[in-house]
Amino acid sequence: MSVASPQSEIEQVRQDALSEITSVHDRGGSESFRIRFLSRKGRIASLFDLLKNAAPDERPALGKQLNEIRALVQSLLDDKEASWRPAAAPSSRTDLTLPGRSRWIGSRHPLSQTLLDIENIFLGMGFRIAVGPEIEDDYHNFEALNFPPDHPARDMQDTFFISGKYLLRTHTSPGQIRVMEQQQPPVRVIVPGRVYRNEAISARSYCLFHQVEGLYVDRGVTFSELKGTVLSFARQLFGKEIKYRFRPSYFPFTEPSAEMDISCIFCSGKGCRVCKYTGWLEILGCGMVDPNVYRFVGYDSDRYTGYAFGIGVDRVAMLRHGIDDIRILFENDLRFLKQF
Ligand code: 2NL
Repeated sequence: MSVASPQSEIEQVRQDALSEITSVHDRGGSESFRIRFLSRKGRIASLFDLLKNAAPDERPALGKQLNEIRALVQSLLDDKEASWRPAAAPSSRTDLTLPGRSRWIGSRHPLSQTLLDIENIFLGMGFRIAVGPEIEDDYHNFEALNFPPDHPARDMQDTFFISGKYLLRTHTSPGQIRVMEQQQPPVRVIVPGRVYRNEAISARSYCLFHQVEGLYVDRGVTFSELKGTVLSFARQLFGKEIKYRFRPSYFPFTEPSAEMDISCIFCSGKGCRVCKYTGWLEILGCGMVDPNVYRFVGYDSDRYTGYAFGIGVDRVAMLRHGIDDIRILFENDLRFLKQF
């Protein structure tokens, strides 16, 4: 047991702590400093033994000094450890050092782009846009379009029946029937939209696709006007340099009927995989509206004539973008959609 005075013992511990803390440089050093000075058997604890031998009237002052030296040594250690910690995180949760993230700019689906382009071409030629319901009745989808019940022409368009007379429309023509029910000629409309068919699904056909159908009925409308209009459309969409041809065809609702081909936009008509080595691409069906259709909508077929056409939007979009499987248009795969 030391014989020195309590004051000098406290002073000695103070000096030693101040000097030894300067050689603490890591966790190990700070731990051994803590054990030497602040543990239960450390030098501060030994100093507290002085209280037992102190005269009762000296104890309060001595106790105060001991508490001070203990607080001092503890703060030396705390300050040393704090100096190793990284600077406190900023109070905001935003890390301003992260690289910027640019806004994700979306784009139109290739079908929507093509649909808008087709619509704008016909708007420019004086057509207006009408829409009809996707759930139709048998009358508007078939009967008024000159498909009699049980007529074999119905086999061309197998559909999804909902219940009784309701079904998913197989073309947008019923939308045009509804326009004609509402107004007398002249009518000049296109009806864009989604249509459905019960087909075996493959790269070439899917259970849903898109159409733009057009209709023009007035006094004295001729087949040559039909040809001029769809040719102007094809040139605006595919380029002035295309060649074209009309082939006779059959639809229940037009007579005569035709299909329009353009020279292949990939090989200029020389023959390639896309045009199946024919040099031609079929782009629409058309014809003069069958007078039977006018009977259903209450038009006078002696007074009026008209033409109609139907364009497959999906097929046009696939041609424009070189897409060889229609199903990819409906899968919403971002790896595909991000290319547009
Ligand atoms: C095709 C063929 C066509 C029509 C649609 C039509 C509508 C009425 C009256 C007469 Cl209300 N015709 N539409 C006419 C000919 C062809 O579509 O291949 N579409 C993809």
